[in-house]
Amino acid sequence: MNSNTRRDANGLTPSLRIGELGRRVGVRPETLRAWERRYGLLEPARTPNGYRLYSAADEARVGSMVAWLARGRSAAEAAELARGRPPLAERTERPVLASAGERLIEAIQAFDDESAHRVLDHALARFSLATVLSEIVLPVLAEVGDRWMRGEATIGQEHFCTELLRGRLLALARAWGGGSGPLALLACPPDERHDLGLVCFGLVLRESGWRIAFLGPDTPMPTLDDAADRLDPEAIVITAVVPDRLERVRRELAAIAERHSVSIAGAGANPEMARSIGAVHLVGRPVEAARWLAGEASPLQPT
Ligand code: B12
Repeated sequence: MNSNTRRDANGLTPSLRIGELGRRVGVRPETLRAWERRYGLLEPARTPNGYRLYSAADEARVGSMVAWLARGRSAAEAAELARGRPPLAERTERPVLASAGERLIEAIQAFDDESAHRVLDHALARFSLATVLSEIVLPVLAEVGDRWMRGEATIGQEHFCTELLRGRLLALARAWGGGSGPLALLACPPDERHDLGLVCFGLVLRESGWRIAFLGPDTPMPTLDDAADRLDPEAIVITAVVPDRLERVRRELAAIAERHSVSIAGAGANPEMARSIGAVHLVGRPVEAARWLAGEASPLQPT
């Protein structure tokens, strides 16, 4: 990180250019600029040569703004709600969360799984699972990926981080298919191995009483089709980092969407693609999107 860039509330680095932020949240850069200017929704850091860089906190506010707009609020109201100050408990706990994230990164950089699990143990004992996911696990994943891109972390450290967190999350997911709540069928399309966002999404849905059937990364379309018909889930959620991996199965997804409620999400999904498939575009971060789906199951209409 250069000295002129400001750290976000998690102590992690703002690193997104406006185009990338727009792609992630499915909002055009011109609209994002207008929201920044009119409502102060975004709080970018500046590089020395004047480029704006956005953080995970900016992304979360935009996700929240989009969700409030979808509920019929005016833009000004939606911005106010999205910028709402967090409750007192959350404000006072924020430094604790930030330091847990930093200690987790230190442990990962040192390949020290015992310390990493200790940080997670303490965090899970003190905070809700949703808070640990959105304030520690997801920012740490993004930060370790960014460090790798900047040459500050090795591929080994990045893989160590991924495997440690994936193992821990799937342990928390044990028996998440049990119970009697609505069922979500979760999968990544062929060739897509980035499933951690989807796992976090499933964990939060599970907390709201949903049952989860998880097919995981790289799922062949006939497999998804078959599972969808056998299970008849309330929602099918497919995520990808790269649009091409969803593009290639657009037709198969559209066929499934004729019989079931399909949502697409992740950086590879966009509203146009969702429309052409007859799917919902789930915007925002996994935790907020899961809460949205759990709380608002009825407005699941194609976008
Ligand atoms: C972990 C990781 C891996 C792991 C994945 C393990 C796993 N089981 O998931 C492994 C090591 C396997 C991997 C492999 C590769 N990776 Co990788 N990986 C990452 C890393 C570090 C973190 C990704 C992650 O899980 N983030 C956590 C998620 C939740 O955050 P996110 O992806 O930013 O998603 C945001 C939104 O899209 C949304 N979201 C995401 N998922 C979901 C789900 C739902 C339901 C909802 C609503 C929202 C949502 O929420 C997030 C915001 O909070 C990123 C770096 C980074 N900075 O993101 C690279 C990254 C995603 N990988 C990348 C690449 C290039 C690869 C490889 C091609 C590398 C290689 N040469 O082998 C392979 C491709 C594998 C494949 N075929 O899919 C690129 C993708 C660039 C691109 N757009 O094409 C990235 C961005 C790194 C980079 N900067 O170059 N990777």
